[in-house]
Amino acid sequence: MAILGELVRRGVRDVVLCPGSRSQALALAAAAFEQAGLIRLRVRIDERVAGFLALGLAVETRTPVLVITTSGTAVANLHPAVLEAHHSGVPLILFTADRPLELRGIGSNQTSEQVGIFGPAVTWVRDVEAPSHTGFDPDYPGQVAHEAYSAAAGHSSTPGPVQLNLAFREPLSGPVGRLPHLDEHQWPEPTLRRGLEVEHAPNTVVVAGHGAGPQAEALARSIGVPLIAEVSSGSRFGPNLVGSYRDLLSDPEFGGRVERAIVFGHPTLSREVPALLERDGVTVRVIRAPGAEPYNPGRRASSVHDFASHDGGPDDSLGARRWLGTWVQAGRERLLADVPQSEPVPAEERAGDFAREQLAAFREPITRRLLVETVWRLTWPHDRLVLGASRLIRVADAVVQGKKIAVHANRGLAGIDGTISTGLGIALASQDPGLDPGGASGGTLGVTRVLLGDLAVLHDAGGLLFGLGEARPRIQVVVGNDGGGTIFDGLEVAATAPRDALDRVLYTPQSVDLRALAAAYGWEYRTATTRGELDVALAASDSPTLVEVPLVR
Ligand SMILES: Cc1ncc(C[n+]2csc(CCOP(=O)(O)OP(=O)(O)O)c2C)c(N)n1
Ligand SMILES: [Mg+2]
Repeated sequence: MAILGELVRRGVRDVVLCPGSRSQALALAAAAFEQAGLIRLRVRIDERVAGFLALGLAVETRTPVLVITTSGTAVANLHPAVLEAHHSGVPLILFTADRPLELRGIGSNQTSEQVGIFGPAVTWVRDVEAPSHTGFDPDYPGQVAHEAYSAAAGHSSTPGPVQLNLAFREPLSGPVGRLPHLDEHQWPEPTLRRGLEVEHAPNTVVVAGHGAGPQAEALARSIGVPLIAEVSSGSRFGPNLVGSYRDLLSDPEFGGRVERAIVFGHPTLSREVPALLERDGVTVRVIRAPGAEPYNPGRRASSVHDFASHDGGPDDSLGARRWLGTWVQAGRERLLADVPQSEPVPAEERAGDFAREQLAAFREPITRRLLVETVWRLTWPHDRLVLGASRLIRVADAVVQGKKIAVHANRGLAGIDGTISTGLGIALASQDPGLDPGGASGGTLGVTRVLLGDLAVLHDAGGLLFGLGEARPRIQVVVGNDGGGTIFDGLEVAATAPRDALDRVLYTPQSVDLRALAAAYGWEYRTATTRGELDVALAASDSPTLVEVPLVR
């Protein structure tokens, strides 16, 4: 009770819990906190799902989220989400229940080495012995919870996951005590951060990778330089944004002339960005995003900072204006030139009227490009878009225009795991009316769309399961179903390897009935094969919906 109370006092509002005997005291305490309206509790059976759900909640709320599990393999199931959180700087607090010291190392049931299990992926670990009658300091639980919170929130380094391994001795729980008194505390400010004062310099570009946030766009505009922004950077908008950036970066007239790059976040979606940053003659300044390692390809960054600022306006010399103008103009032209011409309309339809043309457009088959452009077009600032680590995020990165919307992707390690769970966490947190009386503290009216491939869906099928009686957010899981992992068709080896071997071990064909899968978990199901059907399928619904879009391999 004291440990949970301290976390709530510090600002933790979201708790994800998985059932287990060793953790029963924590679970029952969490239930009491939920009953009192102090936390939002989500209960999941699968700890891997719970970890990613917590990750999504923390991404959206930017506040540490608590995960409670029992001992043994339960703890190990948190590892994928812990790694992603570590690499993308997302604050998680893990309470892992354990046996007391005297029962460890002697083959006790469900007992393993839990301290250190996450290795360097957690920045802070404590092993808290079970309370005993002798020598128990009543202030200790609160103190250790306070430390856990500060470490997760990144008060002295970067935010990320932390682990509190809590030993419990029989009896594993008793009657739940009274809720602790939750007075307000003042906490110290985060540590000083190191900034970069940006001066004008010729042939500069700003690069925004995942997690850059809007400051990359703001800096590019304030110094007046081209902005290269990945689709989940949080900076893909504004007048300085460059379309078709991969194309331009490999063009000697554009990428070849860059002399300075100011990099925000964690670029992962192209080969051209790291190639640029590793090239001789390019000065690289890195503004680190939350996460374990600053992005530094070729270790060529001349400096690493926490933020960047610029005094004064954009460089208005003729050279600088021309530099910016040609990038933006060329990017726009190349993006439009890439738009595929629609299918030739048969002569008898061409002779027809406007209504027939409309009908032909309505019946247009769905390509990957049409799918990502449609989802992008339908997403508004009150919505959330989550992109899985499938082919579709790369298509989106290549084709969508600038728009100020909230886009998330697990790019810390770019796993295809946990995508649905992460999306559900984001949906729940973004739509939650809040714990305040009247529930007026937040909560958008929007919908969360998770756009991903079929293998990514199957990897996290268990994420479709809700705790009974829990809130179900407005969420659409939009699956581009090409029957396996077609991202691998783009590998160089695909040109030479035997097709059946490639299929067997990389493409990994599947023919799961997604309609039945949706039904099994109580999700609504829709499917779309034409442009018209897609618009209908993506219309908002109040129930969680799985939208299947068959795609040609
Ligand atoms: C946890 C995890 N395992 C394996 C991979 C390697 N991987 C990357 S993409 C991919 C296949 C994705 O298939 P799908 O989701 O259907 O998307 P598609 O490429 O077909 O669009 C795999 C297995 C990964 N990124 N993460
Ligand atoms: Mg696929």
